[in-house]
Amino acid sequence: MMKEELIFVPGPGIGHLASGLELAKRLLDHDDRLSITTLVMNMPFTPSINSYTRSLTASQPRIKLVDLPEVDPPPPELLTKSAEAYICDFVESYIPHVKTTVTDIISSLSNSDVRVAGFIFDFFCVSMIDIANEFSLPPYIFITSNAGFLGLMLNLPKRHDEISEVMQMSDPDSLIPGFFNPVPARVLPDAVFNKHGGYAAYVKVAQRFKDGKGIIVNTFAELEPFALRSFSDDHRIPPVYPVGPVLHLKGQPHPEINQDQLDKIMKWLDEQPQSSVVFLCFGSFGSFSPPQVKEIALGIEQSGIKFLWSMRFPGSPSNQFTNPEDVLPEGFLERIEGRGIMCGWAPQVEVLAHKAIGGFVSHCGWNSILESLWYGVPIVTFPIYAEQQLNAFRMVKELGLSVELKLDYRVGGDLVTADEIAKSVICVMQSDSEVRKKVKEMSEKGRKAVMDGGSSFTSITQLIQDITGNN
Ligand code: UPG
Repeated sequence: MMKEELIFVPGPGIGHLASGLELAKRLLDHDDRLSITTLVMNMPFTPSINSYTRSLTASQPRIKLVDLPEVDPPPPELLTKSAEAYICDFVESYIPHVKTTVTDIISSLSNSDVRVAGFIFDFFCVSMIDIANEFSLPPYIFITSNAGFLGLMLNLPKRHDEISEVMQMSDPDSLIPGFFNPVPARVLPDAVFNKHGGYAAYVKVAQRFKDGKGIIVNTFAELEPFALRSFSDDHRIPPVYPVGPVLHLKGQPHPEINQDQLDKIMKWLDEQPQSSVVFLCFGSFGSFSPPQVKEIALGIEQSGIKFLWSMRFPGSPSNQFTNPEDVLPEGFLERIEGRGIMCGWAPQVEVLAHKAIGGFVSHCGWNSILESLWYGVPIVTFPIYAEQQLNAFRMVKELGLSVELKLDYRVGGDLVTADEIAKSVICVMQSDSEVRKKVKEMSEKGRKAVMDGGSSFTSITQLIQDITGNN
């Protein structure tokens, strides 16, 4: 029997890479005829990712990692203007290398019992769809975020055709397919307001979505039924495959974690009563200004709740927790002794899985949201950048699955005060709240979705059939 090879191009950054590789593993677990070649781009500011990628895939021999040759990165000034424009430029500069690599793969497989069946591109890599077309192979797009974000992107080209200008915070609420409520401009991603390449990059990416043969989304039918139904009712949208939650749950030591720190955290959690600790963690790049760090510190102190706080500083490339005393309120560390601990990079999945954790103050990165739903831990929303404000809006206003702290905080915006933080932390830790009940129910639905016969399991089966043409 013919074996099928997929070529997968994950996006840069851990939030994209880890969930992309997990998707690859999920596809392989589903069908033993499949193998996947993953083409890896190495971003200049994520040097430790490479070894992490290897550790994530070591247990799956049918995933082959191919390092693409290095390219000259875009000028660093572009990163300060727009992260999205930087990433898109960076990805585009890889196109010639991807073409050559794919030509080599295809010719090495000629006269074998393996054929390349198709491509999966992270949504930041849709500029590579033309490569798939040149080889007459179907391109699929992987959305590492949710169906709400997909709705925004599907709507963007239409809006751009009507009003070809960046959006403004003062714009009226917009009707976006896949949302029940009109969406306030203040919760839209930074990129859509960015005149320095961010808006243009998003539009360019969004314009290619219709060229995918299918769109794979890290969500599940029970979580976003309304959005998924609205897409399947629209024949202009390629088929959408909700395959999530696709999560990396088996703790793989991250290069940023020091073993002593990890042991210390887990030992401390073991000593705490059930659901008594709030966890604060803000993703791979989430950091705050010193005045905001102070407010957070005063807020958790005021709440009286035990806590584990993963904290980083702006401009600290290794994301390491370096010198807390410079920014924390005076005497804070002494006062919280026994009540709370702080760390740099946290073993987030292990922490969320721990029985001592009762709530999670999160930046609302989609992987963090799915992880907390998986373990039934309710979130307090503290979005910072990317599409996190939209995720916060979705979780609070549309799905009732999170406690609102802020929906529209962004870097450089008004400070979130200690009082507001204390209130929302106390609220999320209530043992009998409606939000906690709903989160527990959704947790069970998410776990069922990926089990044999569940909605996402069925969707993956369909996806593989569609890619390989074996209906
Ligand atoms: N993580 C840790 N320890 C930490 C911080 C993060 O283990 O101290 C893990 C976390 O468990 C998760 C991942 O890192 O698996 C972070 O992913 P996510 O929550 O999605 O945040 P980002 O890394 O910020 O993700 C980017 C975007 C986000 C988007 C996501 C998926 O910032 O807005 O939803 O990509 O597209």
